[in-house]
Amino acid sequence: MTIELSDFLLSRKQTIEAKLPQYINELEASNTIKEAMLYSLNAGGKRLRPILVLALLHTYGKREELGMATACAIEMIHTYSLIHDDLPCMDDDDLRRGKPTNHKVFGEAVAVLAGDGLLTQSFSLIVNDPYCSVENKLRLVSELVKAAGAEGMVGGQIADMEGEDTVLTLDELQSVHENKTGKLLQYSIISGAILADAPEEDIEKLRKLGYHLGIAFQIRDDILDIEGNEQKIGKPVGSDTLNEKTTYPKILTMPGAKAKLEEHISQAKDLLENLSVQSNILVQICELIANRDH
Ligand code: GRG
Repeated sequence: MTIELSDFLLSRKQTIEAKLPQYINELEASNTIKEAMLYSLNAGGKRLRPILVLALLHTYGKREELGMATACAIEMIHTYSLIHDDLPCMDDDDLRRGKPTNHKVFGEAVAVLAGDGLLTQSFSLIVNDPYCSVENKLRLVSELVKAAGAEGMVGGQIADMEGEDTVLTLDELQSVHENKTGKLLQYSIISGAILADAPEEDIEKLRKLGYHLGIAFQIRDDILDIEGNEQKIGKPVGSDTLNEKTTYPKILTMPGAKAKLEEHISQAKDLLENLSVQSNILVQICELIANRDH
């Protein structure tokens, strides 16, 4: 049975958004920290990463419930990264997802702790997942540390900071984004495949697919910073130009960046054709990443 992407996205987004606050509400913790964590978790967003986890289970014909804890764990890590990225000591942004940033509402100290709380809670979700085998839990946690930590997203963030005020080469830019944006997106795909007990050959193809989708996602982000609609993206356009950041359009020109985006999407689709299963939904998600307007 094929399913329309819009139906898939909407229904899974609703399921994830119903589940996320439950994980926070049940904590025996101070109301202040719970409120600050919930504020950013409930602030919307596309929920692309958790949807990818569920899309993988769907692709392998498994119950999507099996991926819910990991899906929510990834969204918590993503949300923590956005809270910290918006802080005055980093990007100093006032708006995120169309709403005042966490530190604007709760103050800097609480915002740092809300991020820390979300990061640590995410591991608890995986470790306490009632549906997951101990072996898979260890694999998921070990892969998550690589994707989100110093060898992944945190490493990409520091490389990005160190590259400020210099013009990066295409290879340097690629490496920043492979880590900063790409690794958590890639993890969303391979964690779904691990939870679905997909064949190892498929998992390796999906790892490559995750790499291409991560870079494609970032190129589209750079394009939207120039051509996007402020209301749709939930933040002002032109901030990369204002901050003199190296971006794909800056290095490759806008048509060159669009061609590079298409190249990555086409390589991602080729990988999908060679999986042991057919995935209509993943093909549609590739197209969505190429054409998204927010
Ligand atoms: C502070 C440790 C630390 C890391 C920050 C991911 C990151 C590293 C910062 C986010 C900054 C940023 C705007 C990156 C560009 C790509 C990106 C991750 C955009 C936001 O993700 P979306 O578009 O957001 O999926 P929504 O709001 O839809 O969830």
